[in-house]
Amino acid sequence: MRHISDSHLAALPQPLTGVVLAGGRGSRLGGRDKGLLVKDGQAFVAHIVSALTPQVDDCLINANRHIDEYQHFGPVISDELAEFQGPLAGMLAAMRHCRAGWIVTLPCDGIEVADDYVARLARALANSGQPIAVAHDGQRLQPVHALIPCHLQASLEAFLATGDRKIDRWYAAEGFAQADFSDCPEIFRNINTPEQQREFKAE
Ligand SMILES: Nc1nc2c(ncn2[C@@H]2O[C@H](COP(=O)(O)OP(=O)(O)OP(=O)(O)O)[C@@H](O)[C@H]2O)c(=O)[nH]1
Ligand SMILES: [Mg+2]
Repeated sequence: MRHISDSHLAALPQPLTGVVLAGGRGSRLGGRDKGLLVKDGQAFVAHIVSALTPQVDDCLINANRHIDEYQHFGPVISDELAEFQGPLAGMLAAMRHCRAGWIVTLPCDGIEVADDYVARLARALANSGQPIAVAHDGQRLQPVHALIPCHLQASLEAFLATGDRKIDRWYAAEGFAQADFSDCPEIFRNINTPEQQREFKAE
């Protein structure tokens, strides 16, 4: 349950489900299930769920492997599209699960979550006239960090039915607001390669 003052709450999309996208192949990391990497004695997914929980109404984990392990950290949903078709497949599974309201997404391969992660995305969305908000680190868009209304489920299904899997193209087709995180680009640090895993001292 989120612990944000009532005045703040009014501006936030409701109901809001946090979604940890942990459905990837981890192919650059030898197939490791990256949400289960460990830092400071805790799985990445545990770090993320604890930081996200105060900012949302509930939290889901989107995973395609090691479901039993992920279930220790919260309810798990899997992609309905087979064979790791990318993060949009996870977003669609979450939108279908929630049906109404909003989802806010995070990847599973970093552990930093800004305290005002959701608030910033919501602020960017407010009065933008756009349906989606996506984080921007000052240099580039961070497309797996997004706030998305579930009523776009049909649009996403239609997009995926064309065979396209490119997340930026779906956002561009719908229109999106950029949320500015240029003062804290380090929160987007994520582990993709063995070298990054060593630098990050993750097991
Ligand atoms: N649900 C779901 N999430 C995915 C899928 N592919 C990637 N993701 C997630 O999207 C985020 C960014 O993906 P990457 O950093 O490229 O992770 P990855 O695809 O597991 O890694 P590589 O195979 O090395 O590219 C991570 O949180 C992944 O878990 C997928 O097919 N389904
Ligand atoms: Mg990554």
